[in-house]
Amino acid sequence: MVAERILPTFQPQPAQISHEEGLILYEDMILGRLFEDKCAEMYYRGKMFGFVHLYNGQEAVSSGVIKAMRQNEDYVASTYRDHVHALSAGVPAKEVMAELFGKETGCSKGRGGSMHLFSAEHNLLGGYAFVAEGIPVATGVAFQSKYRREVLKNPNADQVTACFFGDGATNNGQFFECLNMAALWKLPILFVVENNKWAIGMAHDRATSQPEIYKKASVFGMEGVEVDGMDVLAMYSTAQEAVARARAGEGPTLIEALTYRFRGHSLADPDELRPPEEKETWMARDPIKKLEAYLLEQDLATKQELSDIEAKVQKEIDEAVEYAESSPEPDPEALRRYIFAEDE
Ligand SMILES: Cc1ncc(C[n+]2csc(CCOP(=O)(O)OP(=O)(O)O)c2C)c(N)n1
Ligand SMILES: [Mg+2]
Repeated sequence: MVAERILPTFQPQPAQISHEEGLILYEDMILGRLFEDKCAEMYYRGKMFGFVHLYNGQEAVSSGVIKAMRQNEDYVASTYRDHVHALSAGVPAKEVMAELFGKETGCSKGRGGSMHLFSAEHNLLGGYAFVAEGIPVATGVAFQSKYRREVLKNPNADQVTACFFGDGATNNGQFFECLNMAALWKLPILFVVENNKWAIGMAHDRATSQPEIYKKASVFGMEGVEVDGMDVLAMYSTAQEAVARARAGEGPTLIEALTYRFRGHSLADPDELRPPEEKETWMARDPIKKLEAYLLEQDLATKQELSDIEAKVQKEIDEAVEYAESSPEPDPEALRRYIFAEDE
């Protein structure tokens, strides 16, 4: 078996996060995990339609990056694996769940579903079903921040954009075109590759000539870093640095997060292609357990605080299901509403 690409353990000593930050990161990751577990249950009970792609295992990437940003001010662009990015960005769990149930109260008014979460209020630029489709959108949004700040002289236009996508997207032309423009114009953007080693059933190493994606930044004169995507503290500190650089006008960063999905590609995937030893290796590196152990070791949290958070999050998710169940479906007459901005 090929050796796993695993980075040495990142151990900030002494702790670089506060008690409050530790709990925020923990709560966000638990929310992501328990929300997705509930989605699986609801999907198999026939409450959701179409493809549903879960994020289990990758939580440290979403929480570490998005919690290093300004909520409702900075922008987030996602992929079809978008539930947890939306939650980290602050979209209420009940609005995400209602969207997955196809209800009018969902964040996309029930017209989007799992792969098309959107929230103008939370600057969530959307989930995108096509691989790499969000990258040019996010690049354009980063351009508008820069344009408003430098050309229109608006000093408040210092927003940063985080653009998430998978390893599979990095062989797509849009990735290279956007990296070029972002580096050329020093756009305030983080390109965050969630390298989970697989694009459905295609192993990353089989599909690309240079599997170390962060190295692709160098040809554009861009910062490129590889990070342990199973370690939320490593993700958080890397993102803080990249956000500061972007906000200071110093340009984009390509962050390659080495991570793994704990479930199949989608809930319709029997997940028979990934080797069992590989799954075991990565599941033993669960990012939530890792943060939990760290918080306890460093006296940044007590067992009681962590179990209270888990109970609170579980309640929030149960309420989200009730909300989704009891919400109305969109009126079929209004099927085409919200296609154009003037419908808002
Ligand atoms: C342009 C395009 N080509 C093909 C597909 C079919 N497809 C859906 S997901 C996927 C794999 C993408 O893998 P990756 O980018 O690594 O993201 P992950 O699912 O691992 O999060 C493919 C090929 C698609 N949605 N869009
Ligand atoms: Mg992948």
